[in-house]
Amino acid sequence: MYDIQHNSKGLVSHGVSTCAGCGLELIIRNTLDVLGEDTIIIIPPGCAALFSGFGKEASLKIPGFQGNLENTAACAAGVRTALNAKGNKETTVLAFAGDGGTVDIGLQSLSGVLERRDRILYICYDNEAYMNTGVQGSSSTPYYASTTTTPAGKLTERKNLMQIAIAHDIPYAATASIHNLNDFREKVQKAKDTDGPSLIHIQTPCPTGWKYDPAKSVELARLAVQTGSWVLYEYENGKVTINSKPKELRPLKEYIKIQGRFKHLNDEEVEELQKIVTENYEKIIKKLEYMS
Ligand SMILES: Cc1ncc(C[n+]2csc(CCOP(=O)(O)OP(=O)(O)O)c2C)c(N)n1
Ligand code: SF4
Ligand SMILES: [Mg+2]
Repeated sequence: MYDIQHNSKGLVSHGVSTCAGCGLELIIRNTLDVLGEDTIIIIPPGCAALFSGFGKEASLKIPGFQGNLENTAACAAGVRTALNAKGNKETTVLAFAGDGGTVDIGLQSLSGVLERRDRILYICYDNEAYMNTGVQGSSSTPYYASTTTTPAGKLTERKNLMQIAIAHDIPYAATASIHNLNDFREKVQKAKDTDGPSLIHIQTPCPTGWKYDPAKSVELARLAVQTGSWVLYEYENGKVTINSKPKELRPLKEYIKIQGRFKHLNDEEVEELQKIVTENYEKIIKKLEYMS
């Protein structure tokens, strides 16, 4: 078992300004611990920009810059190309973007990288809305979740980023969760070692946007997997491995009742949502089993 307190490389300074209990902070600390200091990071606007810093101060001890919301992958590809021209194949180029900057605004730029086979590692930390600008709904916001742009609950289903990446047939893509950081770290290592583009899509509990007790981030991430709301799997050179398949799904209620973003739902709507989540889960598992 990895002990971050005693083994951390310390590439993220203390005292960063994320909210208490922020899942994103755990993710960036663990990511850089695996990748090490020979990494260049590209961060778009969003909560991750809290790490690229204010003015002359940054909280990461690696080089990097903040691009635009729409071009993280293209910026990373540019850095990779420059490194390649200098004969540097070793440095990891990390694109680290939120869901809005990935599945909405930056999708064309990401698709270009996946098509060209640029060797970058792309991590989408998915807190399921545009959090940094006040919790607007993104195309990764789950069905019925309340955001400031969908106050009565979102009425469309989320885009499936993994399946979009897989459609480009890249060498490595994986989903991950903060409730299993060892699994996440192994995936980051595999992605780093991949000769070509790699993508990790990690669900990122956000106490501010999801409206829950900040002590419950890891518990919520676990419940997301146990209720079938988030599926852990990898796509490696054309083959799928399902990393966690609960024998029996826990009732969705256990996951949504501790989040304020679902508290507007009446019993009938909770039942409807349960049906949607179960159907989606069964559909994706069937598809993944076919691909494994
Ligand atoms: C083209 C463009 N549109 C809008 C914005 C304003 N903006 C800055 S950060 C942000 C939220 C990004 O959301 P996401 O990528 O999900 O990251 P999060 O804030 O949730 O971490 C927005 C909309 C921008 N910077 N650029
Ligand atoms: S709004 Fe959410 S993702 Fe952003 S810093 Fe706060 S807890 Fe983290
Ligand atoms: Mg977001």
